[in-house]
Amino acid sequence: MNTKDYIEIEEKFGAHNYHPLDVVIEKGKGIYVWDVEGNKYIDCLAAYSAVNQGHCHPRIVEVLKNQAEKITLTSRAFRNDQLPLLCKELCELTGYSMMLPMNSGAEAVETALKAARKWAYTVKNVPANQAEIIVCSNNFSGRTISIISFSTEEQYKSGFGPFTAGFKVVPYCDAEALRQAITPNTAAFLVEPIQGEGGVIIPPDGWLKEAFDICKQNNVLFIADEIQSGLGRSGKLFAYQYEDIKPDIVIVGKALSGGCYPVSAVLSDRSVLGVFNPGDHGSTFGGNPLGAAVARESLKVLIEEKLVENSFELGKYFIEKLKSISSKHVKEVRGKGLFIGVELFPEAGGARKFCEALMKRGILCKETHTHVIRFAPPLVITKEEIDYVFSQIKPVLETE
Ligand code: IF1
Repeated sequence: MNTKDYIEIEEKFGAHNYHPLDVVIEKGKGIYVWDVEGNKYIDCLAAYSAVNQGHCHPRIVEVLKNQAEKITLTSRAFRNDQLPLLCKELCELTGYSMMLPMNSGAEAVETALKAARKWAYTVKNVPANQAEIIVCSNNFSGRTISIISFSTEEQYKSGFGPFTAGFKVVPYCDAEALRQAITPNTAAFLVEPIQGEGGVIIPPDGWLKEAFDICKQNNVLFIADEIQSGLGRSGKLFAYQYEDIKPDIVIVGKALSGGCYPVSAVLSDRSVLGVFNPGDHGSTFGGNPLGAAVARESLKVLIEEKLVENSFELGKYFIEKLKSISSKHVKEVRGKGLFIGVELFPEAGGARKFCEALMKRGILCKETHTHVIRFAPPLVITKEEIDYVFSQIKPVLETE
């Protein structure tokens, strides 16, 4: 079977909720992937930052295999010998004292929202069913009904109502709007420290800190969605660490498993996660020993291979190089660490055709928000490999 055959089958039998580039990937290693025709590519998307440790990292795959042969799923009706160690190691790494494991990012976001609401009723004494959660315009936190209920992207909501109540939207990076939106019933403020889907939007210095202070002054929980920006992507372990703040709740997913298995988690302290009692919340697969073992190793790889530091250093290097391109199409190059967006002028005709041209040159990336090309390679990339990627990007941006 060739590329065309696979695409035909998927188009026929798979729901059409995506519009992927027409490359059928068969295997991957580190920053490289190969399609079914044997063509080799450099992956500059890293599965939306889930593969920060690189594709099929040998250490993570080894743990996955070994654990798969021992025990994969116990459900939380019983305990297993991996979850306790993941809880402890993730807490020690991040400076939080409790975590709650889930699978997808959206589930972890839902978990954080439930925790915030229950905290509002049981700790802050908000009247029953009155809790409000404030979010930002241009947000992306997943696809569940409740999460799309506060999306500001028409397409994500269209046709999926009725929506979950209790959310208020303020403009991203607008501290005054946040202050005005808070009422005695406000439970939490949910924010991406860098907006990914929104177009790799980097807030101005100081804004997160100001928002955090406003939350503290008003007894409002500050929730950072670090599912995409976290675990080294931004050049810090968490993107919020560019500011002097400590969110009440941090949500992680994606790279928590190095892309080898869906694992997500909500991190906080007893004062918040302590609101959950047995039976309040859960998931069949959340905290399973296979995922927990994979996540433990993924975190070890991230630290031992100094991937956060690599992202910081090479991110600066890559951004500087991209800024040196003189192209009539490029409006702005921005990023932190290896979380980089190249925004094109509307006249460029959209980022997709640039992504297609890059694919022909062996570089895989994906447009976001029509006019932004996102470059977010696995954090194991080297300087020489960035030089090569750059040598392919430059002519595409200059000549397309
Ligand atoms: C899709 C984008 C990335 C996220 C943040 C929660 C979640 C995500 C900050 C939910 C997920 C994804 C999901 C994927 C594409 C993708 C994406 F293009 F939509 F914006 F990464 F940039 N919070 N992001 O970015 O996590 O439930 O998916 O595990 O939905 O098409 P999930």
